Amino acid sequence: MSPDSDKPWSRERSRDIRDTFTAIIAKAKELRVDCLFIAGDLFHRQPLLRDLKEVNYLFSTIPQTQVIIIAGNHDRIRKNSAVLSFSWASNVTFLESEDVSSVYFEDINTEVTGFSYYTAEIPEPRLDALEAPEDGKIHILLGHGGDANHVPIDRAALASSGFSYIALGHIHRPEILLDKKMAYCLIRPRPAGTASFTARSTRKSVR
Ligand SMILES: [Mn+2]
Repeated sequence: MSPDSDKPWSRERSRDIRDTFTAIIAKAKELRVDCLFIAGDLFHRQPLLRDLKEVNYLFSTIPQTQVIIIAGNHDRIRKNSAVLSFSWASNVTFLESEDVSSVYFEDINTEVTGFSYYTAEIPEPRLDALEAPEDGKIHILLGHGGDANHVPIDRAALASSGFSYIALGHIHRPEILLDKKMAYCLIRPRPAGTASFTARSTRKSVR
């Protein structure tokens, strides 16, 4: 992780982000949250094996929390990406398909849906058309984008898509788009401290 790598504060900022991420993991543990959603661009460039090992170690310290990850435009998946052959901790699911895929957790009756980036840009509004079936499960959508070149979104379409919660990444400004339903979140050093994660219900809501 080397944010603002051409700037004199890069090292300090890198440490701050790492510390904030570690604090988020600690908070997830303290609150025993069911899920930690990472809505793309956890890394701002192609993660190396050691980057994956570092975050995977942190995830392994919260085994009671399901961690679900998608790749964004910055950490998009390439043919030689280390992530394609990486063995994650048992509580981590990387939705690494370019197509929409889902993972279901029976114990919390929750299905999480999303897709990963393989290209720098995706101009198609791929999230708008998704709908959660009415099958008694809690459906959560993980999405990355929201500008013209990165999966533009129609808030109204998403709001009526039937998902219990939509966790969005990419726009670097935390925003609740729909109360307890749809949000852009962002990991950044305190005091902003809002992160790409939330619990599945208001009962254990963290952001
Ligand atoms: Mn992005």
